[in-house]
Amino acid sequence: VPSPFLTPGPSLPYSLLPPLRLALPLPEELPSLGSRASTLLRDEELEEIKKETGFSHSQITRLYSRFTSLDKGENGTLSREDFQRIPELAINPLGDRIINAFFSEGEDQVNFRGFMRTLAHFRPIEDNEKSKDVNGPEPLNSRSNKLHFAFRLYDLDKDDKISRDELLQVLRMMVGVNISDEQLGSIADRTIQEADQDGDSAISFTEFVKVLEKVDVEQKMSIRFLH
Ligand SMILES: [Ca+2]
Ligand SMILES: [Ca+2]
Repeated sequence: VPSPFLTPGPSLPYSLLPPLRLALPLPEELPSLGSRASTLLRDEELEEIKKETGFSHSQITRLYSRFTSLDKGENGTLSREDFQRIPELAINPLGDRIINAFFSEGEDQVNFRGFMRTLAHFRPIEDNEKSKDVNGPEPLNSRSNKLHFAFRLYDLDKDDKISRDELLQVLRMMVGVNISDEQLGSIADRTIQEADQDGDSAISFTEFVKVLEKVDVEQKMSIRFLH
């Protein structure tokens, strides 16, 4: 009998926000002048990305060099296969869903701008940003945008609801083989019961946000740059 302490997977109640920590190995050194990375990333584009994503100049340059090293086709875009070469994504149980989130509807390539926009959801909120510019556009890494990102990982058919089936699919990815379909079904039912307020047996984004009200989103959704 396997020890219950070794049983992987979600316990009851299942948190609708699975840990989404991205770890990206980055080159230690900034690419030197004249290298491919610094010649292709134009200054004005760098400024725009900085404004849009909040990443620093040095983070963007290093992510660009990481991006180009993943770009095996050398055409300035990444395919799904390119992403699968990031070991941290390849071993993440939700890796495929996360990779999917980088791609716009119907697209099978993502450019650097799009890559950075998705990564920005994982950027920590810094103290000096908390009170900043209430009239400006909402930053990509705001609590609400982070939650929306997590919500979309479930909502495959994009009807703005998480159905029991969609929840089950993600649960299945999160657990090992030690949990039976019955047990998983009952976790899904309990999770929906807890979140569902309008009685449609599905979880809307509003219900999703409400049930995660007290959850430390920052702590569960983050990006770490490995050196
Ligand atoms: Ca749905
Ligand atoms: Ca509902």
